[in-house]
Amino acid sequence: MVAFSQMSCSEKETLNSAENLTISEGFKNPLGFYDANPTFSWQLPVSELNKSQSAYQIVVASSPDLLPNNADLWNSEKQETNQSVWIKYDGKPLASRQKAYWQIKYWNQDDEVSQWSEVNHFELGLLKNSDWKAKWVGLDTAKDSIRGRGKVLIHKPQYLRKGFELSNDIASARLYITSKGVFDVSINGENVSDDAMSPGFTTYDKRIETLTYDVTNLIESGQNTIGVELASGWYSGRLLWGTTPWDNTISPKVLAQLEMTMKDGTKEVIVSDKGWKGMTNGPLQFAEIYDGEIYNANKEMPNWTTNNFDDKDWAKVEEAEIDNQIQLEPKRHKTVQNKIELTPQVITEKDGAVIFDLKQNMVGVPMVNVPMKKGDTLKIRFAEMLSPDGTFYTKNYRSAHSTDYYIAAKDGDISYMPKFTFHGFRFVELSGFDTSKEPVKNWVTGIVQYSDFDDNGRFTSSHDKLNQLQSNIVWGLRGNFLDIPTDCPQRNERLGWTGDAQVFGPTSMFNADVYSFWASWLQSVREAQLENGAIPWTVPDSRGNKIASSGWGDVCTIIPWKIYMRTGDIGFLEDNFAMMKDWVAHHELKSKNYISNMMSFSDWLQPHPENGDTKGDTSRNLIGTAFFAHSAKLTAQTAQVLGENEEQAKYEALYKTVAKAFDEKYFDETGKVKGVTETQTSYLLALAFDLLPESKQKNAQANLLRKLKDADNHLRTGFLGTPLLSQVLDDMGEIDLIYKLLFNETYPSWFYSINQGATTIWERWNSYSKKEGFNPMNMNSLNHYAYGAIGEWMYERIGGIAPLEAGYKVIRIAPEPREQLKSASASLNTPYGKVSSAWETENGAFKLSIIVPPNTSSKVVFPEIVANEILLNGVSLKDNPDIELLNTEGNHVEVLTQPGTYSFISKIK
Ligand code: RAM
Repeated sequence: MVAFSQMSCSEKETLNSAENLTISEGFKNPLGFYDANPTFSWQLPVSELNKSQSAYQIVVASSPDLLPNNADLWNSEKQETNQSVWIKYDGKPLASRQKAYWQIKYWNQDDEVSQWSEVNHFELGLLKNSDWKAKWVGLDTAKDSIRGRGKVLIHKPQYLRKGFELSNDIASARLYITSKGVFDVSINGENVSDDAMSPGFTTYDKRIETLTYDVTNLIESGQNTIGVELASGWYSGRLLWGTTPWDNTISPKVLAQLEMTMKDGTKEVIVSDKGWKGMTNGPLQFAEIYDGEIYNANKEMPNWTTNNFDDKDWAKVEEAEIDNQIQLEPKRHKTVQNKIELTPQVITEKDGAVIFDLKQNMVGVPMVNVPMKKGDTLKIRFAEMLSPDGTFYTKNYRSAHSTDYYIAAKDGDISYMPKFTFHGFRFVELSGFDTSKEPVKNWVTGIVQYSDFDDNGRFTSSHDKLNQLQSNIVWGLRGNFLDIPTDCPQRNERLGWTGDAQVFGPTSMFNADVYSFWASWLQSVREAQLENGAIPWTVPDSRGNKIASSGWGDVCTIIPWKIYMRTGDIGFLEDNFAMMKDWVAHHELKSKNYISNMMSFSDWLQPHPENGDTKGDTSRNLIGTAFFAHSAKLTAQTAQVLGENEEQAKYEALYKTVAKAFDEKYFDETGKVKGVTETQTSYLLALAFDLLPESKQKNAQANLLRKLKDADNHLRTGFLGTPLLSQVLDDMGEIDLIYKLLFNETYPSWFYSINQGATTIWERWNSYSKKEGFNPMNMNSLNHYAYGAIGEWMYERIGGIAPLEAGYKVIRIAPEPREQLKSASASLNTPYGKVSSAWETENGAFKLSIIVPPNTSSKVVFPEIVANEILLNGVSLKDNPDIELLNTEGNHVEVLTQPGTYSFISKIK
C-alpha cells in the first residue's frame, strides 16, 4: 500500500478528471457572462481513491489550443489546498466579449494527480455602457395608449423592425439586447431564444440587465431582418404602486447591438437607431402583467420579421441616448423559461364555458389549441380555486384582471400562448370557442414558467401529507421565482417583498439551484438601499416611500449569512458586507437607547390576533429591537469570516448592548415577557436570536412551552415567528413537540391547508376551509411561499442533512425519526457533490444509509432511539477505518465519516 502510493507520487495522471466544472454562482459554459472576475469550482469524482483534495491547478487560455501547457490568461500553478470551490480568478484582466477556456487537475490526499478535466469555457457579455454603440429606440406609445384600471397608463405593445444587408458571409454573430419593458426578438423569421419576459426585473434606475445570444446560424448572406416585439412588463404599467425610483411613464424601448465577424475577418455592427421602424397596430393590442393580453389575429402581419415584408406604412422610431447613471450589465442569473407542461386532468362545462382543472396551482401561461369561428373572441380566465358552487374564485386576484382574449381571423383551430404576461392559476376557463365542437382536455396545456434553474434537492417520507407539504413548498418556489422572489404570483402585487424572501431563502436553497438567483437579487437589494441604510419594503422598490420595516429589511443580513452557510462562498459575504453595516446603522438611527422604533409589518398574519390586526399581537418595538440585535450579530459573524477583526468586535459589542437593552426592556427577572403582550413570537425571537442572559433562558423556554400549551399545542405565529419555531424548539430538544406542530391537522397548521385541498403554500393558514369557504379578506393568496420556510427543518432534521461548516464542507447528518414516520430521505447537490441520507425503522431496527461526497466529511449523530451497538455494512463501527467514533456514551452516538457510502443498522432501544 505504502509502496504503491509512493510510486504514484510521480506526475502520472492516474485519477479520473474533475467533474461539474462551474464558474461563479454555478454557471456552466455561459455566454454573455457578467463576471470579469469569476470564481472556479469543480467536484472530485466519487471514487475510493478520492477522499480529499490536497492541491489543484487551473489553467485559463484565450483559445482551447493553448491548453493545458500554454495558458495565456492564467496558470494558477499547483496550489496546495483542499479548496475546490469558489477559487478566485487571478490572471490577466478580462474585458467585454473575451472568450476564455479553462480546465483543472487536482491531487488527492495521497498526492496522486488526476487527468486534466474537460475544457470548459465562458464568454463575457458587454460589461460597460461604453461598449454600446446602439441607442434606445421605440415609439412614443404614451400618446395612443390605454388608460387601464386606476387610470394607469398602459402602453400599447410595439412592433419594431430593421432590415440590413451584408456583403460578406458570416463567421460568427452575437446579438446583445435589452429593453425598458419586456421583449421578444426574431431574426429572419426565427425566434432568437425561448426566453420569456426578458430582460427581467431589476432596479431600473440603477441597472438594466442585457442578454447575449449566439445568432450565427440565423444570419444569412445578403439581406437580413431583425424584429422585436416590446411591451411594458415590469418597467411601466400597473404593477408599480407609487413613485418608483425610475420614470415608469416613459414608453418602452429596446436597445440592440448585433456584432458580426465575417468570414474574411472584417466586422459588421448593426445597432438600434433611428433607422428602425415601428408600429403599434399589430396583433398584440394589449399586454400587462396583472391584467393579461388581447391578441387580435386579424392584425397578424405574416413574415414581418423576414425580408419579405413591406414596412412603408410603419413609423420612424424615436431615439434616446444611453444614460450613464444606469448601468447596462449582462444578466447575472438565468432567464425565465417554459419549464414544465401540465395537462388538464378534468374538464367541466358550465354556462357555455368550459373549465380545465390542472390539479396543481401553477404560474405561467396557458397554451391554447382550440377550434374557433372567424371573428369570435376567445376569453381565457384563470382561478386558483373554484367556489363550492363550481364558479371561479377570482376575488383574491383583487384588481388584477388576469384574463386573456384571442380574436379569431378564420374558422378552425387556433393556437395561442400569451407572451408578455403571466398568471397564477390551477383552473383555466374558456368561452367563445366553436361550441359545435366537443371540448377535449388537450385544448389547454399549463406552461409553468420560472427562472431557468434546476432542482437541487429531494425530500420524501413515508407520510402522504408530509410529502404533499414538500410538494406544496416546491410549487410555491416555482411559482414565486419568476425572475425575482415574489410574495405571490397572481394578484395585483407580485412584488419582491423582502420579508417573505428572508424567511423562505434557506428552504429554497435546498430545493433548487438558486444561488445565482439570490446573488442577482441581492445586487438589486444593494442598489435599492437608501442613503440612510433603509431597505425598501420591496426590491426592486415599487413604491418609493422610503420607509423600511424591521424583519423585512433584515433580508440584507439574513440572506447573505444563510446562503453563505449553504455555499461557503466568501465572495458573497464580501459583496454584501457594506450593505449589512449600513442596514445596522439604519436600525441604530431608528432606535433610542437601543430600543427600536422602526416601522414593522411585525408578525404578519399571525392567527387569532387579540387585536384583530394583520400585524399580530407581538410588540412592534420588541420585534424591531430583536432584529436590530440579530442583524448586528450576523454582521459580526460576517466580519469574522472576512477577517475584519475590528469590525467583528464592534458589531459583536453592539449585538450585546442591544440584547441587554432588549432583555431589560421586555423581560422580567423570571424570564417572562413584561410590558407588552406576551406571545409565542416574543419568546421565539428572544431565544432564536440569543438575546437573554443564560440565567433567564430556561424560564423563557418554559414560558414558550406554556404559551404553546395554552394554544392547545398549536402555533400562534405569523411570517416572522413561524420559521423560528422549529429552530428554537429543536435547540431545546423538543423534537416531539415540533413533530406535533408539524403533524397537527387542525387550524392553524400546515396540514390544515392540505386537508382543505392546498397544492401550494397559502398566505393564510385558513385561506380556505371546506366548512367556512374562502377567507373573507381579499388579501388571500393561494400561492405564498412564506410558511414553506418549515422546509428547512424538514430537510435538516427529518431528512437529516445540514451544513456544519459553511458550504457543507463538513456535513451534519442528524435525522430525528419519530413515530409519525416509518422512513424519510433527503438528498442534495452540495458544492462538493451529492449528499444523501435515508433512514427507515422496521422490525425494531433503525437503518441509515448515507452518501458523503469527496472532499467533505460528515458528522453523523444517531437518534436517541438507536442502541449503542451500531453495525456498518454488518461490521462493528469500531473496526471501520473510515469512521471515527466521537461519542458512544451519551444519548446520541456520534461518528465522523470520510467520504463514501455507508449503511448503518442498529436495534431500536
Ligand atoms: C403583503 C404581501 C407580503 C407581505 C406584505 C407585508 O401585501 O403579500 O406577503 O410581506 O404585505
